[in-house]
Amino acid sequence: MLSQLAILFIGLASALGCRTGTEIVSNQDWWKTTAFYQIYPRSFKDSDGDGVGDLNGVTSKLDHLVDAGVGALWISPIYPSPMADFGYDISNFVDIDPLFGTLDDFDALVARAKQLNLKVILDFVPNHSSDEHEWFKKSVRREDPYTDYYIWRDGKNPDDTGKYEPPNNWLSTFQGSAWEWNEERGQFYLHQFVKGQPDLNYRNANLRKEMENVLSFWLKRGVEGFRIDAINHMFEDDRFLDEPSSNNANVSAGYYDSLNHIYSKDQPETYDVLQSWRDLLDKYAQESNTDTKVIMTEGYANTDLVMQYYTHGSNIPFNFGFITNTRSGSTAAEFKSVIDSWLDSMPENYVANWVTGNHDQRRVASRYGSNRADQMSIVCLILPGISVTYNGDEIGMLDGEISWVDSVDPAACNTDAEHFEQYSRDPERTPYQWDSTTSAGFSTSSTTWLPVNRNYVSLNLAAQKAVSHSHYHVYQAMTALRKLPIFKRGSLSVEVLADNVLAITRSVTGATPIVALVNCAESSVSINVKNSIAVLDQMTVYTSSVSSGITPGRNVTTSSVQLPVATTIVLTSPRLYQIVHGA
Ligand SMILES: *[C@@H]1O[C@H](CO)[C@@H](O)[C@H](O)[C@H]1NC(C)=O
Ligand SMILES: *[C@@H]1O[C@H](CO)[C@@H](O)[C@H](O)[C@H]1NC(C)=O
Ligand SMILES: CC(=O)N[C@H]1CO[C@H](CO)[C@@H](O)[C@@H]1O
Ligand SMILES: [Ca+2]
Ligand SMILES: [Ca+2]
Repeated sequence: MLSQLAILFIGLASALGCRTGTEIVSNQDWWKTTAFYQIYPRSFKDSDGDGVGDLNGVTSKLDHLVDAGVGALWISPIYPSPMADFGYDISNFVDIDPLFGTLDDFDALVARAKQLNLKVILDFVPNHSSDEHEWFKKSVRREDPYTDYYIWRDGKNPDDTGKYEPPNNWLSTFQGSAWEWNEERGQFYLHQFVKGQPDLNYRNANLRKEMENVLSFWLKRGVEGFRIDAINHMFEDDRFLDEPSSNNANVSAGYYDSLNHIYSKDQPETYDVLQSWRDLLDKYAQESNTDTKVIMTEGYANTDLVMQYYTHGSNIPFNFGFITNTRSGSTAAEFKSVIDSWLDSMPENYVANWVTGNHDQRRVASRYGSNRADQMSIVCLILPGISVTYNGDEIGMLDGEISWVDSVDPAACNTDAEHFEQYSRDPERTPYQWDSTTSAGFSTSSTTWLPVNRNYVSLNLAAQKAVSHSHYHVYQAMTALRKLPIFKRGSLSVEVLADNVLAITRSVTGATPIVALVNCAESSVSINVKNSIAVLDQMTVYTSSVSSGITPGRNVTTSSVQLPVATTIVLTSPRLYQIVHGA
């Protein structure tokens, strides 16, 4: 049905003599309009009943991604790891942790994904390895070529017992000194994350070559690209000077935010290494005649620095605007400013991306409120470019309540019973809620690595499929829209209408636009859309936020659209609605 529609639109465009009619066929590299989906493998699906998710679990659920209308998945680390940071501490970059399965299981996952036309992206964690990696053990013993694979420095000011102070005041993102003394080598090593994650030394040419080999290893196993973790932590200023105070009275000494990280983050050398990885991926794609391999980069930094990732080889430098700059209560003007700021800063001919969540951030429905969960799905999926959804957000999962004693995240456990909630990432990592059976259908075991959210009995995928209007249906409706030409090449307009309503319009010449209306106010409003947007007198509600009480398929009079509190609706022409729904 959708492909029929695509043909109809292409036909329409060429009949009208639009140049864009041909661009859509020639210039749509696969990733440019794809809905990406992040799988946190520990929590997605457990295939063997040990209470922890695994690769066979993911493979068994790939159909869900297709059903949801997702085109690519990136999987958080699955490599051998002592799990000090749940897989982000890697002891072998080119194997699979037995907890998750085997390389054969991985190959099976990739093969199944290919059958389903899903692209598999792996998480690449370049900043550090585990302290149990062979390289680190050899580096401790000063065995070449590993001696300088890590950031080793002498201590300062030995006391009477011969105990040294760390080389400088740098802090770990998980609080406390970023330096750990190693008795055997007689030096400190740097760890920007937990002490089991020693930072790798990118000023060492051999190390850089090793990491290139890691990328090649997974490319040969059929992955379509990499999501690069914590990229802005890769380099440190080589003078190793103390960092200045952030002068934030709210943050205690020893906490990461108490310093201004001018020497341990966002160093210019990062961009050269990124460019070298881009070249490696392009060369591979060319030589093996495969589709474009994508690079997604994670770096919480200012817009200028993030934009430079685009020009040095990242297709998708994560845009965290909807995580860091908007929240429940944000006005239409604030949403518009986050959207405009990305689009205005982005260098020409690059592709925008919109991230709503990940395993480090509270869930969308918890941050914005359940009644605004659909609002964020709709906004991210109607905007041009790429959307990135964290698993579970498509059904509006909420943060779990994890007590201090149940906490397992080092970011929480490195603090104390009083402060942990502010730092813990456990709440957003609770198991995926598939259905209302044992452990929400995540595992046959009644105990799981993090407790299942008690709300699973009513909040789960199966229940949302069974009713006529659910978060999941909204998500599906929006991903379906993205397959239409009007999404793929339609122009964008973002406006603030009266009474705190955000209007996002996508249009192509000769067709009725598609309009998302977001009521950002805490009250119901009635607006005249006809004044400002070229819509028909009557438009059809294509999809709507669940709590709005507005049933999709209903027609509305555009001179007076009623939007109950926290309502988001998407309007299309009645004709487009009928075509999509096969009427
Ligand atoms: C410190 O906390 C107070 C109260 O929560 C807040 O108003 C202020 O902006 C904070 N200061 C900084 C520098 O974050
Ligand atoms: C909406 O309007 C279209 C076109 O006028 C019409 O065909 C359709 O039946 C209407 N839908 C409803 C639910 O009234
Ligand atoms: C979102 C994300 O992937 N965050 C990770 C960033 O890197 C650190 C260290 O590898 C992890 O702890 C985070 O989970
Ligand atoms: Ca398992
Ligand atoms: Ca580093």
